[in-house]
Amino acid sequence: MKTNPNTKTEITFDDFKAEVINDYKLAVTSRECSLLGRREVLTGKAKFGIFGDGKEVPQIAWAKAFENGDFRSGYYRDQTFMMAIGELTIEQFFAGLYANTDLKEEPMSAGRQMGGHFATHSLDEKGNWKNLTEQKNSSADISPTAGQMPRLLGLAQASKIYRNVKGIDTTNFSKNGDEIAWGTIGNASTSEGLFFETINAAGVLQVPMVISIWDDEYGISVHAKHQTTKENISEILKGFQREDDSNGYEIFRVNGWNYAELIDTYQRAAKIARKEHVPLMIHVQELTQPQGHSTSGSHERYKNEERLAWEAEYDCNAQMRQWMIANNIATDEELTNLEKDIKKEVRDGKKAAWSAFINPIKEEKQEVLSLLEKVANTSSNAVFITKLKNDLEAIEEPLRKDLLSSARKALRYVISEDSNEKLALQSWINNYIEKIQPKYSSHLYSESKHQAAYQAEVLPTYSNDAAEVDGRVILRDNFEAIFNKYPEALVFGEDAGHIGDVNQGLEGLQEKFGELRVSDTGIREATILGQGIGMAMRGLRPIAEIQYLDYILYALQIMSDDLATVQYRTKGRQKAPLIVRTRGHRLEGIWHSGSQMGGILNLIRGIHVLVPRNMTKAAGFYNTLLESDEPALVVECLNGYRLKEKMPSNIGEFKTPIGVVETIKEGEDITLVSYGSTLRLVEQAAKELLEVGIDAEIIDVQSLLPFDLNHDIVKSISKTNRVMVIDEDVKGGASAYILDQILNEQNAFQYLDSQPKTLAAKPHRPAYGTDGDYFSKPSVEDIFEAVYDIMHEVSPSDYPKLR
Ligand SMILES: Cc1ncc(C[n+]2csc(CCOP(=O)(O)OP(=O)(O)O)c2C)c(N)n1
Ligand SMILES: [Mg+2]
Repeated sequence: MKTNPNTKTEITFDDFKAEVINDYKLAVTSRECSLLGRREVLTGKAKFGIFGDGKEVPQIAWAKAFENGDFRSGYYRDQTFMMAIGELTIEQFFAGLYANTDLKEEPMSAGRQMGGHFATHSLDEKGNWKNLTEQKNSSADISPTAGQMPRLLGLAQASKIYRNVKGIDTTNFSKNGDEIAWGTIGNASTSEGLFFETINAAGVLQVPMVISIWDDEYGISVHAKHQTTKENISEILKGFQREDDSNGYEIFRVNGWNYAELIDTYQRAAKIARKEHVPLMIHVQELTQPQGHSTSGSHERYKNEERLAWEAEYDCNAQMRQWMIANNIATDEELTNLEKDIKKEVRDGKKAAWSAFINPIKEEKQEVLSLLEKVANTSSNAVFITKLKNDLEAIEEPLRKDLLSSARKALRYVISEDSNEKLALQSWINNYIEKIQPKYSSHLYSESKHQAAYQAEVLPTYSNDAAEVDGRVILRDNFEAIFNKYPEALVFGEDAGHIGDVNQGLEGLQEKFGELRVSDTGIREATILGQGIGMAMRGLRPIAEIQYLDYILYALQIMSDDLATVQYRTKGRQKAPLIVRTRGHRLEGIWHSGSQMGGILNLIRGIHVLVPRNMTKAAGFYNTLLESDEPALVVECLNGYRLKEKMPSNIGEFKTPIGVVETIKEGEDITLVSYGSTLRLVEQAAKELLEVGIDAEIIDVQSLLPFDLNHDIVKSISKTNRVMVIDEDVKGGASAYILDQILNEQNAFQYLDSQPKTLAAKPHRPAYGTDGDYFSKPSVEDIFEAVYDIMHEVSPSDYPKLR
């Protein structure tokens, strides 16, 4: 069902006719899918539908210009494009709607994403790269409007890097950087800050990015007059048009119902972007929504009759049809016949997709029914179990929830009975959960052999006369080793290039490795992240620098919605092993505290969160991560760059393990758990506690996600029988997360003789200055007294009340 790429320059009228008819078939097939898809939702077979109707023809024109190696970063309207590049069949379209969890049936996300969220596979089943230059690629969609924009920037920038940086093995990723990153966005979503941030950044970076704006004048019910100044996005972005002596964009405007003009526009756009590495914007106007926005509402509520009549007339498929008849490409009768055939084809495809979805569950249902019957036959609660069985039997098209819920309820009726049938039911439930749960929960992190946790520790080694240097020198020299070892590694961020970052951890590296690999960016955290995601998806090893932890909030949405879900939302068929480098901890001031770890931790499950206490540890984490295929956030200690550390002799080689804690002081009385800069305070408090006879053990978590994979903390608690978690975040933040891990994952409760405690900051953001810090975050005295209080409760005579 693919469209032919428009490569031939001279074709016969018959060839031309055949191609146009083929394209029209595609448009009609896609439309039929949308129409039938909506019905499937309204009749309850699918939960939600959002379709590409009204946007078919421009997507076919776009697909003709889309070549192997190119990437798409788009949104939920692009089903026709996916069909046109041969990456979405009718069956797969419906499999997505039904949330089929089998990746073979539903290759977009194995049912994890709602329909209309598209992806291709960059990785094979083992997590190894496929050759992306030999296939058409789509990065996996996300739902937040304009969330596709930052990634688009990185996908485009990768071509620039591949074309201009020497020494990278490009086999799987690029042919001379000729690949275009194609974006799509709805007109209303251009109101988002992410759109404007990306547009500006791509203009600065001059990357081969073509963004199509599908303009149907609406964003759900909200008209363009509430969305866009002058109601016209390309009009207000005119200032981005490149001129002879400036960088900028080529901006095209075309009507979305004009097949011939669309094809010409996309061909011209592709030529410029591919050759000149210039961003382009194609404002595709006069599009429609034949069925309204989605299955959740009807557009008759907010469009007047005149608009609805206009939409019916300017429906792109209808216009293409008329044009074909007017130009003797086909007769009305031929097209009517063709449309009839397609209706049937789509209906058959839908039926096949439904069977593929429901048949395995129906088979499982038979297993449950037979188990329930057997259990009922031997149980004194037969009446109740039989009712459960009959109720399940009556559900003709059950979901897995129905099966499991019936089985689990039945088990309760035989809880105090002894029978083989009960054992069979128990083991069916256990096996079923074990088999089905991964369909929903696998691949939050990499499951390949390259995963970060498999990277073994390599300790730093020291010569006898190892120099004591500022921490930042270790980082700098380690980054130099990294850039020498990995030609595909690059770092970018605010002040990261020319001056070598605000703390000189990249000092002199731009001179050594060039402006493309060590670069300054504008102040635009979300698109710094997006550059990283896009480039990582195309095989590069970006290190995106966010200047301070506090400002990661600007990028947090993209980290959370996009980066953290890449593996999960593709069931392991895409990855973006981006390293996000930042610095924080124990800073001062409302917007310079570097403390908001709880929020971050809870929002970016799917990304490793590493909190090294010094620069040797940090450097070791970078070395580990570059050997792995997973994304991570590394938070360096801002107050550690000038602290002295011994210079290791195996710079670039030593590796800090992921998910492994370190005991930095042994003790008998209580286990103190902390991380990052706060550890220095904990260590000081522990020294002072020793003076009053309290011997604390200190554990550095180092890696918040993943957390203590060997369960070493509970081993410590089994010795000390007491635990306190100290954190500079607010209460309920990272300290609550750590305590939850210790209590619920490591079952420390059984060893505790005192109440487990957390010591965290005040609920407000920290005030500025030394006193602001002292009265906002846990101080050495706070830690001392909190520990002392616990010991006072244990033995008031040994530790009389302090105050
Ligand atoms: C950040 C965010 N806000 C709100 C939504 C809900 N939402 C989904 S689509 C949409 C309208 C988008 O309109 P437009 O960009 O014009 O695309 P169209 O659907 O018209 O093609 C909204 C508000 C969302 N998905 N993400
Ligand atoms: Mg719109």
